[in-house]
Amino acid sequence: MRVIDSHTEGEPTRLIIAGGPDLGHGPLAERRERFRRDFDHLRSFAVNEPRGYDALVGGLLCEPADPSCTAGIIFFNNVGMIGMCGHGTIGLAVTLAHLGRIGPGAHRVETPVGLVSFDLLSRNEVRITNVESYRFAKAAVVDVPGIGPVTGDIAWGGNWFFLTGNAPCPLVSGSIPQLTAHATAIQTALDAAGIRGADGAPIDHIEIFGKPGEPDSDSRSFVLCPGGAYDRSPCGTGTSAKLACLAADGNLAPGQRWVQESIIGSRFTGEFAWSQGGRIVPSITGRAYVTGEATLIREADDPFRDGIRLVDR
Ligand code: PYC
Repeated sequence: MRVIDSHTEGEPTRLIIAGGPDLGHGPLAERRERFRRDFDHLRSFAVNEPRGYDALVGGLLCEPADPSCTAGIIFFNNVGMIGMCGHGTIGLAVTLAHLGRIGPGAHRVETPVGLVSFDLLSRNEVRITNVESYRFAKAAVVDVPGIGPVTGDIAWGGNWFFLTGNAPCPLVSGSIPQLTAHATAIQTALDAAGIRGADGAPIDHIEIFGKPGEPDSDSRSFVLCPGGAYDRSPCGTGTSAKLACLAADGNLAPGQRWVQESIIGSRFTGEFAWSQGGRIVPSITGRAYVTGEATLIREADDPFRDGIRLVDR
């Protein structure tokens, strides 16, 4: 399997450019289902130890069904498939440019949750336009064992998010273990209480907001991803969900910039436009850098040929 690794504002992406599963043709959502059902061992092979690590997000480069698109992509992580991935799309853009497959300008991309686009602004800087995003519930309260009631909004930004300002500690890198435990407890409590997104979708990303570290940023966040890793970037889909909540509250105007810091201090700049249906169309700008090119090897008698799968995690 040929892969190209990159990081977007610190968050890693591994793009499979050859040797991935053959998922056939048709809508990306159906191909993702096939990937999940028949080839989960290759997901685990590509991103889990000993070839990867928990924070690594994978992307399977696919032929788009829509010929106006530059690419199709299915994102996944250490435990399964994810919907859209903002940092991953920025990584995809920079990787395709690194391969000489695209030049500067606008490009459309198919994902299982809809069409997105990106503008390659320079070798490393990319602006993505994400799927329509919206707030699903305002001020939902979940009773978290050992913590008490936690209030937050539920929003869609290409994945489902619970967004809360109730931080248990300052949002600094030294607090990552505490923030991880706190966010995991919220996620478990949401699940146990049956608090979900639209159509009963599990809320599998938790965002905790606090004060920014830099005077020219608007906010800092800690984002817990499904599988227990935290996002080193400010999370593109998470920032989209945040923009949807700010827009719904009238706290950000269309075209107004919002600078979101991650827990490691890296930044995305976001803005939005209203869609015709009253949702938002978010744009997120960030930087990605290629970090490696590799061939991953799967030997038949390797006991960990499919990665280390912690099924009881
Ligand atoms: O940037 O959207 C994102 C993302 C999702 C999971 C990790 N990063």
